[in-house]
Amino acid sequence: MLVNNPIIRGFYPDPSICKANGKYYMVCSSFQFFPGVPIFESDNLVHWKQIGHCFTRNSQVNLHKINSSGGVFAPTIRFHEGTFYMVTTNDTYHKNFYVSTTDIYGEWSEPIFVDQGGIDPSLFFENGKAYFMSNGSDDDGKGCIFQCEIDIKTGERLTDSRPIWKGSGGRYLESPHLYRFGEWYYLMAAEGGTEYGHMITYARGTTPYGPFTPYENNPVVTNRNLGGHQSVIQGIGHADLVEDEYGNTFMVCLGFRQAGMWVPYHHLGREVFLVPVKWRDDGWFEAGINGTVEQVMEMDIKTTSAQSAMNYNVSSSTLGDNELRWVYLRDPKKENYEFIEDGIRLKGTTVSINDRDTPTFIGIRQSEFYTNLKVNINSNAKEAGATFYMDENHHYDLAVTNENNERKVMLRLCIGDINAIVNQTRIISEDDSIVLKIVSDPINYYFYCLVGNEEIFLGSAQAKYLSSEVAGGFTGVVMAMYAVSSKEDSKEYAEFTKLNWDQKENQ
Ligand code: 6LW
Repeated sequence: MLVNNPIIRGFYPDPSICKANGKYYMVCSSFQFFPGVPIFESDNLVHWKQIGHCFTRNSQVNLHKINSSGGVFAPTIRFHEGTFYMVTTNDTYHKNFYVSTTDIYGEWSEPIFVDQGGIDPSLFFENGKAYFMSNGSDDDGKGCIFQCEIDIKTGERLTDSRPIWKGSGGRYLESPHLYRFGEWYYLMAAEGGTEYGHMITYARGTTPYGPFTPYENNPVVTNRNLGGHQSVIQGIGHADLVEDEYGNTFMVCLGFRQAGMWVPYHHLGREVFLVPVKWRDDGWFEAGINGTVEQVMEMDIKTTSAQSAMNYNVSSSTLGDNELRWVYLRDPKKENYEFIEDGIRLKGTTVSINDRDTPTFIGIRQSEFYTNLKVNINSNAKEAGATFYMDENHHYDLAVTNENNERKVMLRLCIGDINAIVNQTRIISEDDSIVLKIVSDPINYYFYCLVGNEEIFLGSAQAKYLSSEVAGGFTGVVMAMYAVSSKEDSKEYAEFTKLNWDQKENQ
């Protein structure tokens, strides 16, 4: 069938996949957002639905006041003897740890820590042993994959951490994943850094700890040589392998959709791509189309599944607690959020969205370039509105303010050191309903408010200033509703109702 990439769209980086009970499960990194590590399920590898998160309790991961793009880095998911394991790093605290569950739809355990450094930890099980891999640096300061054996019940290290592979020479050797296919052990990794030079490399050996011989045509997949006019898909790397029930092998990896041609940028974050793998007779594998990833690729996927593609639209009917896409920043206080009929009621606190903290903020990832948002707002808070948010230093806010007995709708742009209200309009009549409207395309966001019957255009802002190239970090744009109050424990609330956010792949 023809597969349309990305298969999961918007900021869902560092995919890891496993097969269990006839279905596929995938997890992604989540950084400063909570709940952490979204879990997706599929029965055909192409169409996915979110079924939960691994981190649903603050006790599992400390996100308190952590830096943006800190917190939860790349996870690996594995299924072994009836138990799912998800292993990851809290990068802010340089801690590697895992959680487990026997019920993928239920809660995951408290964390078990492993005393091995680096990031991108992964697990490989064989013959009663659990091997733990992560990246690090060797004595010469060069990137290296380290491995130890652990007691999977306690996380205790049973051997020293040994260097097992130095990669193919690219910088930032990351994302080690170990597999056994037939007689060979394959160690796959990413190199080049998670930007335009990203690539997937691998090596194989006859034991799980090597020595590993690199594939002669490394990188096995990269889009680094396809300039902006040849492919809008860039940054392909950080992959994990899975075999389907027919014996076909596939890779899930991250990549991003570039906007802008001569000044390339991406603001939707790193997304999930599916790539076909082809085994050669000599036991090495190739992947993609001549080692590259295209938006639409023919793949040998035999599916009788009725599971359909994910729908990224958001509306009041999906507003409730059962919408799994909602994310909060860091360690949210549940009592500040109340799902009401046709909407959500937010209680403001004095923490603003410019702070590296936990404002009252509830969002959903922007998954497509072309989006159209409308939401009714009724607020007595000092400030409440909708924001397109990359991090506390990069966000565009369309908000209702109540100060000095004046109600206004304002457009504020925060781009690094510049944080300025660029336009505002006073709301005269108390009776007028206020609708916030934001339209986006790959290049711009356009901001409007509808007051009574009048539509007022407040201005536009370029998407590139919310991009990873400008903001830095590892996340993507999240659309959120937020509220800020003038003082602690005030009775300042904002109600958002009739939310409608269409997200379309093409105009
Ligand atoms: C992740 C590393 C990477 O841990 O970026 O693209 C880091 N690769 O493997 C954060 O996502």
